[in-house]
Amino acid sequence: QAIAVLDSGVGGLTVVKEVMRQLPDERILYFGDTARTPYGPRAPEEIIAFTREIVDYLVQYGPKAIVIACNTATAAALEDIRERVNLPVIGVIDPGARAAVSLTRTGVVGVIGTEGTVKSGAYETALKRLSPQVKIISRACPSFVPLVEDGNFRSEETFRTVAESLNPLHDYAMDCLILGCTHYPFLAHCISEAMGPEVLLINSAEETAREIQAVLSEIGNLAEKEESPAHHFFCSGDPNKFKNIAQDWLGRPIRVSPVLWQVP
Ligand code: DGN
Repeated sequence: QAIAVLDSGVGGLTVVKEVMRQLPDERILYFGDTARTPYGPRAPEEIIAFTREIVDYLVQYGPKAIVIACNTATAAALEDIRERVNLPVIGVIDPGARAAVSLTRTGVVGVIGTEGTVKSGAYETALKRLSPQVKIISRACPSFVPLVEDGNFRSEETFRTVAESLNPLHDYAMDCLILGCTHYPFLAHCISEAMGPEVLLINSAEETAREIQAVLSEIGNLAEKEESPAHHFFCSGDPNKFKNIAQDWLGRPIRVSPVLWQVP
């Protein structure tokens, strides 16, 4: 049985990489909805519909858990999917919030994410639940996801776009910045350069992988020792473009199958 991981595109691979590191015996089934990315500007109802469609697709393969490795989809659809399937469903927002609360010293935490995530207020809710006195500064960065989906990580334009988008955050004395979109760790080098060394970047992947471990161990369903688990990747857009980015990020060859999807 595999762990099913989904995202609007390549962003969830940041979670996959961490799951491969922490839980190397687990088999992963991944779906990147690259034909319909970005989800950030879409209405919550549409994101729920897309997430349901992907989950229904992955459930055919009999996974043991679903990981919504997309903040935008977690914010809009986590509860809906939990009611819909009879499997553990893990999102990425609570793990990121937990990491931030445990690491901040100043109590001022920044959150960057898509418009959908920022508008939903999901991080504010999660952070305040853990620590009511924490001060939160949120900012949507809609230009980041298209840069990542295009594999454009290192150009001068990318460094400039990232620096300009993050400039308003310098007005606040934050010591932690949550990368509240799973695509953003691909741009961590630019974000870190723009924010400076005193701001710690929080990538929810590490904490999410720990949560997956805890959930599977609680239900007694952690994988047995396996030499090389047969991971499989699906994407709804160009499989070669996806494969190039994924293999580069994960540092290993992968199998990718295209899924023909209706694109509205
Ligand atoms: N990777 C997704 C997230 O974490 O919010 C969203 C990307 C998108 O589709 N805009």
